[in-house]
Amino acid sequence: MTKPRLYSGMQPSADSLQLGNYVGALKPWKALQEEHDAFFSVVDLHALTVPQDPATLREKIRRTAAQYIAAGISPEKSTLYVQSHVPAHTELAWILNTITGFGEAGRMTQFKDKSSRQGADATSVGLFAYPVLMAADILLYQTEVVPVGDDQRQHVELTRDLAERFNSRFGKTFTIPKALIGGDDARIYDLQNPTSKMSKSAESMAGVIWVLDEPAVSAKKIMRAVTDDEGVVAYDREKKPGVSNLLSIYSSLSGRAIPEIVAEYEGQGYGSLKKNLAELVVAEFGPVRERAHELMADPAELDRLLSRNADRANEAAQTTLAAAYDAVGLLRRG
Ligand code: ATP
Ligand code: LTN
Repeated sequence: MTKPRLYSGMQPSADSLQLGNYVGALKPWKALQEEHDAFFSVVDLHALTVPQDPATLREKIRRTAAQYIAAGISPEKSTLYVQSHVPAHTELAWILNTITGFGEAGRMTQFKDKSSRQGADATSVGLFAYPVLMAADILLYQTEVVPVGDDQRQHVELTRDLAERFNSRFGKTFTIPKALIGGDDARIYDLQNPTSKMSKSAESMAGVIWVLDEPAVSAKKIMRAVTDDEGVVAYDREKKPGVSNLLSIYSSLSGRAIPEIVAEYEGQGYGSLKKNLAELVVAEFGPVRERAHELMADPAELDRLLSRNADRANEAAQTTLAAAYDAVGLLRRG
């Protein structure tokens, strides 16, 4: 029996991935790759929609790929590649741009947020078209399942709308994908600002745990995490965002349920919860960090591996791109 096709990706927008990427994406991807025919990309073209430093971008792309592998994404079981290595992404994105409404793209909340923060002049057409490129990523592989965080739900909805519109105008070409959204418990918040999500591009790094940080640095950040002065370990997102966040991280790394953890720390202050959580993080990221550094120490081998995977992706993508070109009436090259 063939396994259902799965697609997801992450932007190479920092030197290291952060704890939220690990818990909300890499960990679930690792499990999902067993039962799916999975494609995971480093979406470098998406990263270009906000200014990137050319001198460091290349390295970030490699580092992101290395962290995928180090966290357990298998480049044999799954197809792990760099988006810009498969030209069909931008080619299909163009076709999809022609069937996307201007108003429809303008309603994407991520675009509205980012563009209002940057101002109209600093906002590129690329940022506006970001979700259309994402739709191309997904549709090129006849994807059935798209595991993403809640913030990407609207983009997957747009992808479904575009696929249905294309199929009804030009004949059945694309599989209609479904989002697989990580629950609220998979969302990790900034340790210093526990009502905003932990993010690679946070303004301050004090509340972000990096996968590649030195263990002592991660431990210190956890010990300094913002809590409250109640001194009672309990889960309440509204009233105790800091402690609740620590409990969710604890739960997702240990695989234990939150009430069980709360019961264990009953009557103790926050100190021992933090200390044990720091140990959990260090134990989880230690081997990932080590493996990522080994992979990054041999960039030529990493590049070869990515190139082999890009060949696989290219083959699958070409079939769909050719069908889409045919469907809209382009002339095949003789
Ligand atoms: P950026 O700050 O560059 O936008 P990011 O760290 O917010 O980056 P993305 O690259 O946009 O992360 O997201 C990659 C994946 O990681 C997505 O599936 C997203 O849902 C997940 N993710 C990101 N941050 C968190 C978080 N704090 N908690 C849970 N999942 C997260
Ligand atoms: N926008 C996504 C990254 C992304 C993606 C995709 C996710 C680009 N293309 C295709 C799933 C499928 C994000 O998480 N920031």
